[in-house]
Amino acid sequence: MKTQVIELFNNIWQNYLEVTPSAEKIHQILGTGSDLINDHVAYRTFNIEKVGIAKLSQHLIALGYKECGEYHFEAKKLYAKHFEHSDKTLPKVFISELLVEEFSPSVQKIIHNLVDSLDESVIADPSFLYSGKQWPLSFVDYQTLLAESEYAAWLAAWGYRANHFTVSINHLANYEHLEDINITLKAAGFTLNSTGGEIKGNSEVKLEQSSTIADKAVVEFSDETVAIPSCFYEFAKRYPAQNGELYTGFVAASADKIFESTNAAA
Ligand code: OOG
Ligand code: NI
Repeated sequence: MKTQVIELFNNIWQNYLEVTPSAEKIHQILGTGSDLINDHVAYRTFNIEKVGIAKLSQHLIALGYKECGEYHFEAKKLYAKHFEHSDKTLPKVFISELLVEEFSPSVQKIIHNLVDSLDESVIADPSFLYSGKQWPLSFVDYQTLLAESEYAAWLAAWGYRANHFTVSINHLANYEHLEDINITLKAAGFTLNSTGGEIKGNSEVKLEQSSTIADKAVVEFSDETVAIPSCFYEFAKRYPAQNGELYTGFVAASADKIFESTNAAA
């Protein structure tokens, strides 16, 4: 089972690198080889049954993952769950879904058309988690979504792929503090998400995070070909929880700001 999980994440990583060239460069800057451990990946979806959190997580559950926590993001109209494997060396997975019914009729219609066009057999295969955009989308519709939800627009344009991977700072040989990572990355020319400050969270909430601003990559829309924000890279440092083990959950107030790493002008 572990080999299967590793294989799945290798495929997810390759698919993510296709649109996130920064990740490969950062990998080389921070790691010394075997010390680069992935804390978690994140997925985005719609709360429509055909593609809801349960449809994505079924592929993880089949490999031994368990549902562990849930999170609400009222302003962004999102709901999320996170999943963990009993083998703590395997990455956690954070999956959020957009509360579609809370948007305007025109946005709802665009989203339902996308989801309706998906083939059930595509969703039912584990490769769904690294399949990318499998529906036709015009740049005009992308912009209609963008006007109400950056999240909806991102998901429509990029489909099912890891939105980010996350370097576990606890496992790095050359770094201990998030601040030092941020300094190194900025000196190397990367832009960090500064919403609410570059570092989100602290030792009290047991999790400190920072992230790059998403790379830009070209999307072939049905009417135009345009470079838009793709995926980003996150850095996380975890602190021991009451039981003495490193905290394994997420922090909604921090996640709320990490979502903005795919904003065009962030
Ligand atoms: C997920 C944002 C939340 C975290 O680590 O708090 C997150 C997203 O941008 O889709 O990954
Ligand atoms: Ni994250």
